[in-house]
Amino acid sequence: MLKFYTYNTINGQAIAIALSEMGINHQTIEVDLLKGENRSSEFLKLNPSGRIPVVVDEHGGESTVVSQVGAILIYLAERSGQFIPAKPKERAQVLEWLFFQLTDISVNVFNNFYLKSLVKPNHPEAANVLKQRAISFYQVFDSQLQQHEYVAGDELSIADFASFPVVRRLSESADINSLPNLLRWYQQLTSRPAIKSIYKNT
Ligand SMILES: N[C@@H](CCC(=O)N[C@@H](CS)C(=O)NCC(=O)O)C(=O)O
Repeated sequence: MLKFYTYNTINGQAIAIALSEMGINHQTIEVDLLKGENRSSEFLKLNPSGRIPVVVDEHGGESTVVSQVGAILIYLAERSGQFIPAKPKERAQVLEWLFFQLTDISVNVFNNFYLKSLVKPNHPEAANVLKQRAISFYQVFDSQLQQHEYVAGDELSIADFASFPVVRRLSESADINSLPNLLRWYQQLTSRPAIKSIYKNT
């Protein structure tokens, strides 16, 4: 059984979507970040940086512990043989879009939240610069999605799973209304049963 340590954040949601889409049987263990459960000695043994998400996969007599959204998504895709192509060229495309999302966009969206809400005093102007940078990268996604059904091409992939929770967050404040192809993709994914099941209580 795979154990999924998470909290309801965009990084946690990306893995929840992947597990749901891949149909991987798992146990979800909430790590309450507000109560500091991610700083317990037990959790720090799994991820010394004290952050969710983490998966612990027990099979074949050994434990595989993985943190970092990108690493977990690749691990799960390889484990299930889904949502990552086998051919090097198509695979490289998926990894390119996956890391574009994670390193250029997710980081800016998180740092926007950090500067706007978590640090005292807040830095709203700097926060906004980072958000605008993330949105400007989504213009590149928008052009890609004008030509392709999904983020990395014509097949649904782990790049879509990493992107969906971030676009969902930005869509709440009308920040992506000028990106029609990204909106089309977002609405299309929203109607998928596996994704609906992740957000059913929100
Ligand atoms: N680069 C990391 C980011 C993980 C991350 O920022 N996790 C946040 C929640 S979304 C967290 O656990 N924060 C708690 C903390 O930093 O104390 C990844 O890809 O997993």
